[in-house]
Amino acid sequence: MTDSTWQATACILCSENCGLEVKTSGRGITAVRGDAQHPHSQGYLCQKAARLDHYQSHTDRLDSPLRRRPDGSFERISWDTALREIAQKLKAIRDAHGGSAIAYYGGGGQGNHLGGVYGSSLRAALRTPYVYSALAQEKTGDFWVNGELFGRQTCHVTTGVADADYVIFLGTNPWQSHGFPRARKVLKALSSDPKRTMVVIDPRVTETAKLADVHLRVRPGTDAFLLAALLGVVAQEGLEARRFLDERTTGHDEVLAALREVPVEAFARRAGVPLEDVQRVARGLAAARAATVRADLGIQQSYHSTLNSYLEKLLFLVTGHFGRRGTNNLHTFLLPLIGHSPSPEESSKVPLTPVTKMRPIGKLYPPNVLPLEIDTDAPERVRAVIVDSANPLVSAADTRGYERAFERLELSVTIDVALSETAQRSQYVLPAASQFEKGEATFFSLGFPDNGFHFRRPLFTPLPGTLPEPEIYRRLLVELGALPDRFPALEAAARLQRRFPRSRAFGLALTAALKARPKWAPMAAVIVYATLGRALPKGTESAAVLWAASQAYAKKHAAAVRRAGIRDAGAGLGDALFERMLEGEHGITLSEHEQDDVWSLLRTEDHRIHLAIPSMLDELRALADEPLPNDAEFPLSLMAGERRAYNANTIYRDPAWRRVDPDGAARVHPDDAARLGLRDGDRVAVESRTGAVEATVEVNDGMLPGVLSLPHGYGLSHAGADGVRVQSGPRINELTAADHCDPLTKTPFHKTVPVRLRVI
Ligand SMILES: Nc1nc2c(c(=O)[nH]1)N[C@H]1C(S)=C(S)[C@@H](COP(=O)(O)OP(=O)(O)OC[C@H]3O[C@@H](n4cnc5c(=O)[nH]c(N)nc54)[C@H](O)[C@@H]3O)O[C@H]1N2
Ligand SMILES: Nc1nc2c(c(=O)[nH]1)N[C@H]1C(S)=C(S)[C@@H](COP(=O)(O)OP(=O)(O)OC[C@H]3O[C@@H](n4cnc5c(=O)[nH]c(N)nc54)[C@H](O)[C@@H]3O)O[C@H]1N2
Ligand code: SF4
Ligand SMILES: [Mo]
Repeated sequence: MTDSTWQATACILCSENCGLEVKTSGRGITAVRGDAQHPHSQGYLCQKAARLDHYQSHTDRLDSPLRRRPDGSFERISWDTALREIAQKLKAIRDAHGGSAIAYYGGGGQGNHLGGVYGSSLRAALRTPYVYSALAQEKTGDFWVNGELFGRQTCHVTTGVADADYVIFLGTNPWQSHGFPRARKVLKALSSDPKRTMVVIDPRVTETAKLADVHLRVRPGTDAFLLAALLGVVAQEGLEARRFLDERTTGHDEVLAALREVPVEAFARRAGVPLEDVQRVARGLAAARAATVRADLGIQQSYHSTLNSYLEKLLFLVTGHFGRRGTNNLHTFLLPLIGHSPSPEESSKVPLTPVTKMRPIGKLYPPNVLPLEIDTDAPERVRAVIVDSANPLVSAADTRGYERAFERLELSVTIDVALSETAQRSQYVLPAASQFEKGEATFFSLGFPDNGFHFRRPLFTPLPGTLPEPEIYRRLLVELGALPDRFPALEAAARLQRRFPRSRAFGLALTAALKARPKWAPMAAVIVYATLGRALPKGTESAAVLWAASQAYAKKHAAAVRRAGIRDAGAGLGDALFERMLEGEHGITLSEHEQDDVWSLLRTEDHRIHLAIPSMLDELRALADEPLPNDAEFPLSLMAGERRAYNANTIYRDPAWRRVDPDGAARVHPDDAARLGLRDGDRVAVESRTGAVEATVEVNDGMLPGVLSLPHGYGLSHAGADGVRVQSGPRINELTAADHCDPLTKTPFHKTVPVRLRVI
């Protein structure tokens, strides 16, 4: 059945979630274009979105719950059997060993965060706080620094790329990875404007670097030295923003004193960047009208990860580029992706992981420690793992370690749309409806002063045999005996409220129900889904939790919500916001803040930014004595996980989606290639201390000598029409080690993996 009308949805491949319009035929997506009515992407899209049918329709789509047999093969079982058996096993493990024996991994990828909210109800019933997430192998250093500077780890920083006159891209290649709205258009405008300056700090000559006014080709893993040198020039030449520092910060004297001690010349040399370039950027940044720094994995997944995040923030704070248009800012969250985990001084009640005693950051636990929590004889070990919307057996460090750990689990359950590598090694696989077969949204609504949100209506009914995650979690809670199947009084109140919004019947009934049964409160998300959800238009049931989020957001940011044109029609501003979300098929502007609101988002008690972080200043001072890395056995440095034109995490499984780079080539500098006698297309083994992968060589003069790059998101095995599984490209986490990581956050140093090449 072909539908020739354009329907609104969004792209699910990166955190930009560009608004799209698509045409469908049967269960497939046949045409894709950018949605000009989308308030933030405004018609923009990149080449990856055109291929979305490779996500929606492929041979690895699941359409039945699966149970693994002892020989590793799967049998199809009914939903009732699957959920009953899983609930029985979870209950037995929880009752015998406590909730700490159960871990949850994921809860949402690049396009789907609604399911994860309902997952929190299941975790409450299982009494486990242990959420492992991809974010805790990239951004927890950033979150931790935010907590120290701004008072809470939820104080997340935005960038002002589109409005800045001086932009520093630090360890990021937005031409490929995006990371802000309409990235390529904004980059081109920035690059072609002689009055604006674009600086790229990246060892490679990336597509973004080619557009830059200044490219600092930092040696991999030495950003801490380079950033310290930049800040050293600012402090030593007296270029700091005195007034801003006096008015808005504490601890600046201590920070400036430490920066005055930085041996700028030696650090610039260590980073491989000419001193004049360091001085030029430091002076340009300080003199700019409005500057912004946008950083990503290049500094977060390499040496001194947490210190890098601190120095990155000092760069814009010491120069006063914060809290104005075109600079870095804080923003509001409709629903925060993360929480705040207090420090040991603030609270002794934070749950550490049972075996390695890892502290959460942002309420998240790092994937790097999970195998150690499982693969041990310690009685307190993790015995059950539930994975939702993640593929850690490909994406987490140390693939083999994960595989071994999964074999030891008493229970492993993966909820996915596809038979992912993680699903292939799980005891139970639960098939989810795809992101175009259910109401979905992400909480990547991170804008300031304007913030957007997009609830996407389904394009299709769920593929037969699949269920949306909220329904999976609800049924599991019923099987666990934690919640009843039906809530007659609340369901009636929800229907009443939908007919008579001003009655506020649902809110009142819910408050009364939770008061009568306080045990239900932590499972409120699923209760709202099971009651209000049933009263919502078909296909939008999963939006139920947005009703609660809207109430809280509208209460907290009433003026900003009203400024976005949302009017209280008598039912309350929160209800009006919720209705706008349900109706706003092209996405909505949720709030419009005034610039000065940023100061009220600071969460320190004195409403100042606390610039001095003692442990970070110690690490900064210790840099001068750090020995040079020297690994004779593995002399090359591998960037394990570059974003390219044709990778999109592990969301597309069928390699046929790629137009170029089918093998995910190993990029090698011409000198290294010449030394080893390598040419384009030759096959090599890339070997690390942990493992080896094979790859096809691409001689690339954008690399630095001694540095290699392999792409992220390759190495998936996909069954062709004949059912035979073929792996395409290197599975790079076979090379990475769990202990090659930041000591505080356990963020892996994926961008600096010591390797060697062997010709095969
Ligand atoms: N096409 C595509 N886009 C994506 C994704 C995808 O899979 N494909 N994934 C999305 C996700 S989940 C994320 S987190 C983002 C990540 O987005 P980015 O962080 O921008 O992507 P990467 O290519 O991993 O790394 C960025 C740059 O860091 C550089 N780099 C490597 N080592 C160092 C170093 O030591 N110092 C510095 N300064 N730079 C270094 C690399 O050369 C690379 O150009 O991308 C998102 N967008
Ligand atoms: N070496 C190295 N490793 C890396 C990186 C790197 O640069 N280098 N990058 C890291 C980064 S930044 C990230 S973010 C991670 C990403 O890695 P993961 O967090 O594992 O996420 P994805 O690869 O996006 O996997 C998403 C899974 O969700 C499934 N899925 C899609 N839609 C749905 C749905 O609606 N419901 C459910 N239940 N499942 C769905 C997909 O089929 C897929 O199996 O990888 C990390 N791993
Ligand atoms: S920028 Fe990201 S969200 Fe937008 S079309 Fe490309 S992959 Fe999709
Ligand atoms: Mo990521």
